[in-house]
Order: sequence, then structure tokens, then C-alpha cells
Amino acid sequence: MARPTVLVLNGPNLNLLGVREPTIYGRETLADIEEACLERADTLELDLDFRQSNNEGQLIDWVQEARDSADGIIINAAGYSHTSVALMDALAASDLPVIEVHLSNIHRREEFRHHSYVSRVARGVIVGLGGHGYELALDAMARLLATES
Ligand code: CA2
Repeated sequence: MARPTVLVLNGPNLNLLGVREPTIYGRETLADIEEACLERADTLELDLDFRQSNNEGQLIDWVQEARDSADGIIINAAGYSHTSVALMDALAASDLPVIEVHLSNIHRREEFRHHSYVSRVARGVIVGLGGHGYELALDAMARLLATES
């Protein structure tokens, strides 16, 4: 039987992880997080499609395509979490389970980060646990897919 596919989307500036601002986001790079996710996904018998873009339209295109190519979406939309109604609409239209991840605890930070449009369409939200949050999201997604399909 085919393994379920989970699309992991990363938004703007996350390509800079580990390179700039280590005091907020730590020293782990996005490539490190991808590697840990690949390992975790393999243990969970999931296929992983891990991507990053700085472009809102590109993220929306990938969410639209996921309807036919993925079984669930894990997303750290970065700055677009707080601004993008369009990305929220695309996630809602995908009809796929969505789990939102943030490396930092957005609720301990500036007021403008406390609201996320993505949260409104997410089944669950994991914040403040760094790269480990992505692995926890994969665990949760595996359980959702196993119990709901
Ligand atoms: O905590 C998170 O994961 C965020 O999604 C990260 C976003 C921020 O806008 C959200 O409020 C919370 C920022 C991603 C940019 O990451 C950088 C990494 C290194 C250097 C500069 C930015």
C-alpha cells in the first residue's frame, strides 16, 4: 500500500535559519530540520515533501497542487501567517488536514505575531519548540491520517 504523503511548507526568510538571528531562532538550519523530518517520516512510514519559498504566490500554488499530491500539510508560513488571507483561503480549499508550526513562541513575542490566519484553518498548532516542533507535527499528522482515513 502507498505511504501517505505529507507536504511540509516553509515561508519567507526561513532559508536564513541558522545563518542570522541565532538568539531568536537557534543555530539549526532549515536543511537540519529537513533531515530530522525525513528520519521521523521514515519511522512513521510517511513520504515527505519538504519545501521553502519566499513567495506568497508560490506557497499558494503548492497548497493548491497538494490537493492531488498530498494527504496532509504541515506549514510554517513565517511572516505570511500574520498577513495572508489568500494563503488561509488556499489551505481551507485544499480540504487536507493542516498543522501549523512556529519555531518561536509567537505568543511571547510582539503583539502583531499573536494572530495567525493559518491557525483559523489548522487542526492543531505547535509553537515555541524549535525544529523539534516539526517532528511533533509529523507524529500528530501520522495519527490523524491513520485514524481518519
Ligand atoms: O517562529 C517562527 O517559526 C516564525 O514563523 C518565524 C517567522 C516570523 O515572522 C513568525 O512570526 C514566527 C520569521 C522567519 C524568519 O526567520 C529568520 C531566520 C533567521 C534570520 C532571519 C529570519
